Amino acid sequence: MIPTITAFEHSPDGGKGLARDTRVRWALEEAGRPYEVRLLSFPALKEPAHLALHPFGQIPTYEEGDLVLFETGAIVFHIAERHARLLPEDANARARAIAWMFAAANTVEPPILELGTARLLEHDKPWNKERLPLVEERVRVRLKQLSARLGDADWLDGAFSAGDLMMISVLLRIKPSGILDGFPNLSAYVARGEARPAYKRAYKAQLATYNASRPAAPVERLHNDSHGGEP
Ligand code: GTB
Repeated sequence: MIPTITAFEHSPDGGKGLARDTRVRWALEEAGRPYEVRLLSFPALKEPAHLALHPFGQIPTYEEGDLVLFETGAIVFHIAERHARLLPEDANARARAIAWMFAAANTVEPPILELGTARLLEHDKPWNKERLPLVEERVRVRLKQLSARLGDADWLDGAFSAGDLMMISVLLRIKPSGILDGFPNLSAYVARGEARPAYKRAYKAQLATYNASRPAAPVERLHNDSHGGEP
């Protein structure tokens, strides 16, 4: 059965792949599974039809027959459990890969999200100047710990796994901030993830969605109108 996921009709990240449907697309691509996408506007997220699928009114969701899932960790785990290539066969190695998935979502992502909040939503608050360096430091501490564990390995624990998929997805959120540049092995780790053909397909698919939903800028429209297509 082909699953359907949900994604933003018009992602606020401008097609950079930072919204969380990209993780799910990536997992499906790694597993070699086809999928369909239902696009939602922001108001539609909070309408009863979507709230019946996702109690918090967010994307992504995952529907497969009678099964409805929310939370990217749970969705990626579900995909990884049912299809090869994302979790090792060996029981202990599998448990460790799952631990990395939880570490990405529960230990590394929270300070990164906090930094996003401090930078984007709290920048005009009088206390932001004092708070921001504290939040940045919390992110650096986590990255330093992760960097020490990764060392010069390609992936966190042996072969690429859903643990790496989740961790790299989380790290991609702070790539634009420049903080990652202070940790060359983590930057290289993220680049290895981005270089995977499955990630590239996932990225391309979400970008195509963004571009399709984007109204052409006036100059672009003029250009296209006069030349009939390709700029
Ligand atoms: N813990 C949940 C999960 O992992 O599935 C979190 C899901 C979540 O945060 N979804 C966000 C959402 O639906 C989209 S991904 N938000 C709408 C709402 O809550 O009303 C988060 C996100 C949004 C935008 C960017 N961006 O523009 O760069 C990046 C990430």
